Amino acid sequence: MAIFRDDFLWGGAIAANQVEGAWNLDGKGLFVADVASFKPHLDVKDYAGHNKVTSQMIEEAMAAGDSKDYPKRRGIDFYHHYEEDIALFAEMGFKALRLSIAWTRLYPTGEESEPNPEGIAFYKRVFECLKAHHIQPIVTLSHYEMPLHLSVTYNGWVDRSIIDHFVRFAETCFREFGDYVTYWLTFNEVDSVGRHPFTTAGIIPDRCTDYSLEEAVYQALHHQYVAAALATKKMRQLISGSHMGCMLTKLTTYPNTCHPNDVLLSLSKNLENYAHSDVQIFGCYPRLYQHFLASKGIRIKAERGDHAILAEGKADYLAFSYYMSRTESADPTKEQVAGNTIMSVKNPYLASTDWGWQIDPVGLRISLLELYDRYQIPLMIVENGMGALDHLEEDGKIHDSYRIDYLREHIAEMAKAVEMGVDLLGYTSWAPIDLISVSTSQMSKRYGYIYVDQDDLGQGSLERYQKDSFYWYQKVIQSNGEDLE
Ligand code: BGP
Repeated sequence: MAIFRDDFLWGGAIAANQVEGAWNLDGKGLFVADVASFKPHLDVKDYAGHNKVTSQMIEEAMAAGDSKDYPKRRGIDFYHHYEEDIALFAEMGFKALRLSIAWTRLYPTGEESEPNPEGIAFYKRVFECLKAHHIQPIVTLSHYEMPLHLSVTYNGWVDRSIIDHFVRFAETCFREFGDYVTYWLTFNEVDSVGRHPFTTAGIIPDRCTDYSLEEAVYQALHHQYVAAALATKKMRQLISGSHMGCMLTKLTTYPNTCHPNDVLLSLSKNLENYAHSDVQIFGCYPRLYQHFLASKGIRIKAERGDHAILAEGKADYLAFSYYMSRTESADPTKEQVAGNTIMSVKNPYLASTDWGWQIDPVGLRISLLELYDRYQIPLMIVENGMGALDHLEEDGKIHDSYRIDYLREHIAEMAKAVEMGVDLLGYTSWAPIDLISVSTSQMSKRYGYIYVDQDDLGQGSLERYQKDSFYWYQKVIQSNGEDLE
């Protein structure tokens, strides 16, 4: 019997800010990712360093124009290459492409009352192209792309007025693109507001003067939960048969030993991670989360109707990214290693990627089982993959057996979870084509089945090449996940 459902959504995931480029074309306004600069000699463990944003850095970025120092402004020029790229995804047999809509292509500052027609026209061209190739779009409404104007004017999602601006943007997407899209997602990795407040929520730390940065983070999160619920309600009114998902970075955390203090610490980290999907799936703040906030002295400013909004706008499915597991120890002297914008104690049983992220396929099965048991709604894996240094051979080939191994082992564990009863809608790996890294703004951290000829400094022909993994994934999809060799 087949392991995966017949309509399983095999594909890949990208984000507007990491691929599109065309940062100032056809009316697009600046978004927060346009501030992310390239840092040579980067220490991958120094998240505080490379996530640091100040008002001065923003001013410099706003004045920088086409400077090569801001790689997300050029992306991989998907804006002009989307037909070629989508044709390559189709050649692999993609059933789905997860992509995001840049808020500032539609609303350049976020405050306009009418959308920019050129922005709408661009996404319609992309959706038409996907349709012609029988690829279904899965759309993330917010993937680190809030208008920079809303960040500098209101300190981002800390301000309640952003909810209305976001819902107006979401409604435009539903009205304009509802014929093309069945699966929607609200906020990419909503939990990441705490790890990179500017990237996810437009919060500028030096503007947090009347409140602490921590208060700002939880206030912004509250506004995002409410906005997500309102957008969900709106989607249901406007597009029948559509589904709204919430999205979590699944940071599965193990205790370093069976010492109860290690177990307790890992439990509290896991609960912290779940809190965000709990709110969006259960439609209310879990009691332990309320207690946790109170114990930190954080008082969320909520409006009277917020509880009802959360209860009425629950997510239909849970999407998550999974790259690695983490380990926690109560012993602060344990060796720490890098991870997805978060550090971890070194797990001696796991190998690591070139960027130090620990590789744990079994952790994906554990994650699927935990999530399905907790929420009992369909799941979707919307990011999973390996950032690595690839080498383009003289004959135009890229032999990325390490990537095939990583993906094969993760897909095999995913299959076991499905065999154990998990309801899984699809798998979109990150990323089907090389793009700009969100955390480091490097091009050399490559995830794709398709190689893009461009270096960290933006030099290269932008030509696309199929890697060995391209042909491997093609077979995986053709066999609906049966043939992983
Ligand atoms: C996720 C983000 C993606 C993506 C990925 C890999 O957290 O949702 O946008 O980029 O991580 O991270 P990086 O690009 O830093 O390697």
